Amino acid sequence: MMRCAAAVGRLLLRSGIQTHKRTCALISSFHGSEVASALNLHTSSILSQVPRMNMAPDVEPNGLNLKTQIVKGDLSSLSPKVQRYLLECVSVCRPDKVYICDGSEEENTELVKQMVEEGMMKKLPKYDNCWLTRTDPADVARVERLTFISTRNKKDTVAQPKPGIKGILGNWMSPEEMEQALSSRFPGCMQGRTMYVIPYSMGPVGSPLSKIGIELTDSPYVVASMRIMTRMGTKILKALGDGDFVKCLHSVGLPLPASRPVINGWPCDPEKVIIAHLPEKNEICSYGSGYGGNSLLGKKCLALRLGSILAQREGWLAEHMLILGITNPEGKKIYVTAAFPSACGKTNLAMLIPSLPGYKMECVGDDIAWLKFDQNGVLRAINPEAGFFGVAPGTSDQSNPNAMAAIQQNTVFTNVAETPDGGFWWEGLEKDIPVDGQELTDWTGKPWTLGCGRPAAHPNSRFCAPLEQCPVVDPLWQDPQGVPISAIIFGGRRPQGVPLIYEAYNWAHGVFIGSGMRSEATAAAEHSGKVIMHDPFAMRPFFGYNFGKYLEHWLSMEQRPAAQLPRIFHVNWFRKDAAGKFIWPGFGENSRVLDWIVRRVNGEDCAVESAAGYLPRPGSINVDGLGEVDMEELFRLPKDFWQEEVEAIGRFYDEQLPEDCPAEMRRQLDQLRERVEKMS
Ligand code: OXD
Ligand code: MN
Repeated sequence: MMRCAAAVGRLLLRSGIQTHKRTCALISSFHGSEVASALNLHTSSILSQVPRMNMAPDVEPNGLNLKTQIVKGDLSSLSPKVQRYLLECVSVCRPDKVYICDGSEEENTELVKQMVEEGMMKKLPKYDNCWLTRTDPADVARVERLTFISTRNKKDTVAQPKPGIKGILGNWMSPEEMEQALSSRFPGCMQGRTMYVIPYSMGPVGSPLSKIGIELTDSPYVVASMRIMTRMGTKILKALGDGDFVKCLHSVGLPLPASRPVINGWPCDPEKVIIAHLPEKNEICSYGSGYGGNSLLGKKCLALRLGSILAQREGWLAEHMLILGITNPEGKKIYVTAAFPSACGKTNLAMLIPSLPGYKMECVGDDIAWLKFDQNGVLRAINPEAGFFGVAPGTSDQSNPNAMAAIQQNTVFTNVAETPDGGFWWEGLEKDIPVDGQELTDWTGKPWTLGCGRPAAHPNSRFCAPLEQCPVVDPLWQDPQGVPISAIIFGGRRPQGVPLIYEAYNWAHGVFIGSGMRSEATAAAEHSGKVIMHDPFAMRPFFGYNFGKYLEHWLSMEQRPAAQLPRIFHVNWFRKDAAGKFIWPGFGENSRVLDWIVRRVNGEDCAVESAAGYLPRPGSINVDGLGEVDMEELFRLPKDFWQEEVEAIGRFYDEQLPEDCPAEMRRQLDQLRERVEKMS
């Protein structure tokens, strides 16, 4: 009955009988016979394989662990399933202490105080309850090359690329290799540290669309960040009851005494980073990095990678999309989602202040959307997150005044610079917070002055702020039913050839446009340079399963009875002129493009056909008061560029999906090729 499925359970084999036995005793001493006997069943299957001589001297004859203490919370507040998972992880990781988080303000204050004392965090006295963390400079971004999904069948996870070509749509690892990789990292990894137990919900507590995770971590920074980014604490345990949850184990990978120097009070083990997803066990194990998506396991790991697998299984969509409410001057409101690759302005668009009079925009989310058709065929979306983990550089009163307002209190900043008066600073704030002639402290802790030739903030530095602090938070952002979606927008950084906006001819064409998305690389992950990378659906680093199957899943939405399919659009704010300058001013002016989308959703006949898709009929984008913008150039479709685009998408399918590309995608590509060939 109770055979524990956790991957860490198997690690017990390698960590030895003693740790497991001692934790059994620890837990059973707190709980009655039911848990103990369940554990015994589990233990015996392991006992039979572990040599007896592994007994350790620090275990008393009755099996009681002399070290692990529960310093906060009560084990009996955890369901038997959660206790069992905790037991397995304590057995393997061997923390000195266990701390069960309740999510309260007092708890946060206590943890922040502790981090300040330990040199991991410092107060930014210019604001209320704002904190600065500097990481080890070797731990600053998501590490895509060390992010793996492990399934028995490789093709479930990744499409087989063409021989000689490296797959770019996810990394697979066999269960055997994964067990080896985890076994060489997790045993004993929390020695001398505290293991925090974080119960959290992705999505409003109790929503039929939400999912619950339990993250066990040895990083108090992760606890403070998860408290902002998710709903977390005791209320989640109540909502969970004895239900199933996603198991999430995270360690910075530096047991004490530390075997390597700790830089900036930020423990990590960059050489041994692994971000492991085990969909068959509903489990995530992350080791070696404390940063962002590597360690806040509800975000990319649960809400996108495992989320997309659950979505395929259960008939919904887990996407890398913002959710925005738009009310037009007539007072009619619609909601749209938009998928842009990391660091391409999703946060800015999600809380945009429209330059067009009479419009109102409200924010439901800036990074992730879970979408599901309801019984009436309406596509509904929730934001599984409760905070913003936004890229700081470039955020300013010009680009995003609402984000600036949202981060004035209760915010954790990571790898930004500090002004002499205890405020934050980063590239892009030159006008709002002038710092000429002042000496700042840069993201590495060194003195910094404007013009010194180094960036003050790391390009992937972040603010982590509660969503409800956004001045334009949508009134329905916590609605358990989600908000109805009328349009889906794809986009990327395309300096050449791609128009400001075009609309798909139909759903399948929209899926094709998503599949062919490309964008310039950004600092959100380890890639460098301005190469144009394929980033289909802005999901390249986040697919949980075979991209060919993902495309089939998207295409299948059309077959859903009574589905009211949203219109699909593609936008590009980043087209440059011959001198390398952006043609479109962007930011608040993007409301002009959203206005066109709203009018299309409302059935207005303001489009003309083109090779790419429907383009705005000349003059149909409202440019009143816009000033000089070369609209003709913004919408020009150079034939040679589009011929190359067709070739690039075709090559991408041939190389990455030689066996798994749905026939419909190839049909769409042929149709695009034909349309392009007819261009003059
Ligand atoms: C993010 C990302 O942090 O996409 O949202 O990298
Ligand atoms: Mn993102």
